[in-house]
Amino acid sequence: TLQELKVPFARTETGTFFQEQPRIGNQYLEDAFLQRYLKTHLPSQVLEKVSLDLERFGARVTAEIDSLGRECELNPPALLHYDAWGRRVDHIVTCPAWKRMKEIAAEEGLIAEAYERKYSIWSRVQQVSKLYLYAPSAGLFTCPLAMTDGAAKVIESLGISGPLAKAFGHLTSRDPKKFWTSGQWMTERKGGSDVASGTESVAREQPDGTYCLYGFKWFTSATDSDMTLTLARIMDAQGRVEQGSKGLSLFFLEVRDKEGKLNGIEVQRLKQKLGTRQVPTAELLLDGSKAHRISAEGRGVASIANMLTITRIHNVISAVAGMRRVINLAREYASKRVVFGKLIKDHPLHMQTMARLEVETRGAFLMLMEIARLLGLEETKMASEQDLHLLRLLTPVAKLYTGKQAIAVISEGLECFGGQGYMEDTGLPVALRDAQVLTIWEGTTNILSLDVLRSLAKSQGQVLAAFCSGVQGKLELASSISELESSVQLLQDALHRLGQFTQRVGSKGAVAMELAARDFAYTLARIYTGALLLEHAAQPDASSTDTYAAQRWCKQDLCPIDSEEKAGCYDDKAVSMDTYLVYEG
Ligand code: UCC
Ligand code: FAD
Repeated sequence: TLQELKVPFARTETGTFFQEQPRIGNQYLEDAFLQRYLKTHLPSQVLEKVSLDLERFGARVTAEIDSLGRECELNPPALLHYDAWGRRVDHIVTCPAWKRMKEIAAEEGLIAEAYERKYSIWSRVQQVSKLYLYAPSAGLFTCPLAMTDGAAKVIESLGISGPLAKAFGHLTSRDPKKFWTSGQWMTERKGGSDVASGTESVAREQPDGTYCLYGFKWFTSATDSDMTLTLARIMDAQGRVEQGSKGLSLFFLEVRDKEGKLNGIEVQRLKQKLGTRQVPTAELLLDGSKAHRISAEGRGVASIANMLTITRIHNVISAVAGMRRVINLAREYASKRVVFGKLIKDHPLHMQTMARLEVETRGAFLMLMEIARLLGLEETKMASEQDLHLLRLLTPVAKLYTGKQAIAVISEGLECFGGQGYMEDTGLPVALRDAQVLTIWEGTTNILSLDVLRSLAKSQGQVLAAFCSGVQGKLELASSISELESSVQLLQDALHRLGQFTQRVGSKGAVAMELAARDFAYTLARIYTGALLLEHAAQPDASSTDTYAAQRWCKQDLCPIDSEEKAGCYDDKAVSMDTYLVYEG
């Protein structure tokens, strides 16, 4: 019979070949570039402790956190409006894995570490390294953590006192029973970018000095959080409010009261999202939510800016970590999958494809670490004026640039698995769905490009000067190394053209600069990243791959603003022609 002959395709037999799946190992031990970065920068005593912790945590990510993250993806949150007896409860039901993620975040001190400052100026680099290992396995618990970190930062900057002292204690706790997460409710139906005109929520002062908030928050992520920061306009006794940015104040509120009842909040519905499905994102009606005003009246936007900075940095962490993870999985797969008679890794064109992804990821990683380093300096009061200017400038630059890189790299990364990269049950496609949001929330690419201009406009040239001298400083070592000389030259040339552009554009007016905003931000990203790669390649411990990566980065168009200007993209007539082109017909 067929069975006796062991014919492979019979009855339930589906053949004899099954592809071995790609697996992740300890992501710290598998990341030579991260290890080299830490070795180069951290003082030896700090390095010893940090690398031991990262190795331990890397093992926990693989053994425990990764499968919890997958469970969060497979069991998305649901909204229960009514209990069995018809009472309106608006309960957001999350899965056990999501709750466990919260406990792990506290146990690991994923927020606490940044505020304990055990490693002084290096505390942020340490925290960011840990979050970088964690993010792609975290089932998007990184989202509430980002906002929690942002809220803690706002509170620290405003002063840890009054009701905020209790909140700060919870946000930075290592005790899972005490640990709180925070939301960030800024977006309303009329505007998520244009918060100044979009915010309709109002605040009525109460006799005890607290406020009751009324309004509709259109996007609120991680709505199962314990507290939030939000914006509203104070309404006077005659029912008048001040419009625009100057009318907005910042409020803190606890989401539930001591009995666990919602604080004047109705959860209208949960959003149906392309990705980030692990996280509940809700539309909320605020109907008399009891809140504390925590900024001066009318200083809402300026006071929440610290939260924006921190959450944007977390966005960069997720972008870079997502790129690293897909590459690590793809290179594992390439050493297991045989096609056309050899492993995929032995096909030069496939290696070229992956090498390009690797260069992007290394560059983005160094940008992330540079920002973490600058933030660490700022938070320990060790930052120079130049460091502070760079932190302000590079945060939106890195957020907008790495968000785009992540989508491109992860998309190409999925292709490295062929058809399997498109199959939901491999757990791979979620990376792309989740990456797509990185360029939208926390400010779209255009809004962040305009924020780059805002940071320059406020400083009378000092921010740009800090950028140029920051780049020059990083090139010093590299310029004395012959293999890096021509790359340094390319970078110097791009920096020179950027300088010429900024002089020319002054005479062209505001519209030209607005049209140039995105290319300008890209130019800053490419030049600064190039300088970081060259600085890294010039270190005594650098490997030949560091030199190669820096050389490759510098061969791309480092100054897109120059080429686009030559193409007439910022001319007056471009405004009408762009519109005509888009709307013709
Ligand atoms: O999307 C959200 C949460 C998603 C879930 C969490 C993800 C976590 C990360 C991922 C990990 C997985 S929350 C919503 C986020 N929304 C935004 O990002 C808003 C986007 N729009 C903007 O950023 C706009 O540029 C606005 C709203 C900031 C513009 O507001 P205004 O009022 O028109 O701006 P002004 O008038 O220029 O600025 C008001 C003040 C000024 O200070 P003063 O008054 O002292 O001159 C500005 O300098 O705010 C200051 N300011 C800033 N300061 C404005 N932006 C900044 C900034 N980025 N840094 C410092
Ligand atoms: P719009 O502002 O309407 O933008 C539409 C388009 O216009 C964009 O391409 C934008 O770049 C462009 N545009 C706008 N202004 C300009 C300009 N001046 N120049 C050039 N181009 C411009 N918000 C919260 O407050 N809290 C949350 O927890 C939260 N969670 C979210 C979760 C998810 C999954 C998503 C997708 C969004 C979330 N948001 C949250 C909202 C998010 O921050 C906003 O969607 C985002 O800031 C964009 O605002 P908008 O949707 O109003 O778009």
